[in-house]
Amino acid sequence: MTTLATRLHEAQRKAEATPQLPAGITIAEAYAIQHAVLEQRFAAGERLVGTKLGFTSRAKMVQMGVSDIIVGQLTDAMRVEDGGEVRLSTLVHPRVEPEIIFRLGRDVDPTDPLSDIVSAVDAVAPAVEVIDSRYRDFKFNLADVIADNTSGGLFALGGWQPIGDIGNLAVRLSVNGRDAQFGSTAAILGHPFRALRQLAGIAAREGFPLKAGHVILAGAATAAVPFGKSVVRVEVAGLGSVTVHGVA
Ligand code: OOG
Ligand code: MG
Repeated sequence: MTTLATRLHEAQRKAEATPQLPAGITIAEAYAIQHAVLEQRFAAGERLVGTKLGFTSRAKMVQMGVSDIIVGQLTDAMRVEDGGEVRLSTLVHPRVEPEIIFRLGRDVDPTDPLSDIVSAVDAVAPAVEVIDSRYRDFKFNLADVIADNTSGGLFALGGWQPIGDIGNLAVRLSVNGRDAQFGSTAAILGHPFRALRQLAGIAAREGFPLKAGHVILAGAATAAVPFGKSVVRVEVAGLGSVTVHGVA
């Protein structure tokens, strides 16, 4: 397990693709590898700032051929400022996808059935996620992608907004001013709050902390697109926009 975690960690650090993991790894083992990968990042000084959901929309499940909801971890080093630059050479084969991101206003104990994650959320913002599988050709199975911190790369967010009716907001991803993906927050499990409830269940099972101030990426509403030297913008109706620049 530690060897596999080190292989994935080095692939991320050096931006070099690595083969898929050996067959037969269980989901629990895959989360254990992910935790071991993150321990290496924490040991290098990074700090946990939240979690990210994956495969919460049909568009993503169909694109990647995986249909179970997965959870990964976000660190302070993955955060890019709105309008900031992303050095593409630090990534293997990055893609971008439009998301919304939540903020927790208080701690949630996912093992306590009375601790409600939806009411713990105090703000929402438009977000862009830069995903980057460490596996060759961006090909993986469920265990592989979980172990690889669910392809977590970088993320940027726009301004925080109060939680209003977020059940069906138009989502647009554009590249150099041209529309690339169109969707709705309704594509996220019918309503993004469902993604939060799924997160609480997985957090209880796999030992993810949910702390005040943590951020939660709800999972992309549309398929991802390749990220090259370009300006990528995500707009979510009523929430505003966020931009990142891919540079050499
Ligand atoms: C896995 C990450 C999925 C999402 O928003 O669905 C994800 C991948 O597609 O490589 O971040
Ligand atoms: Mg995502």
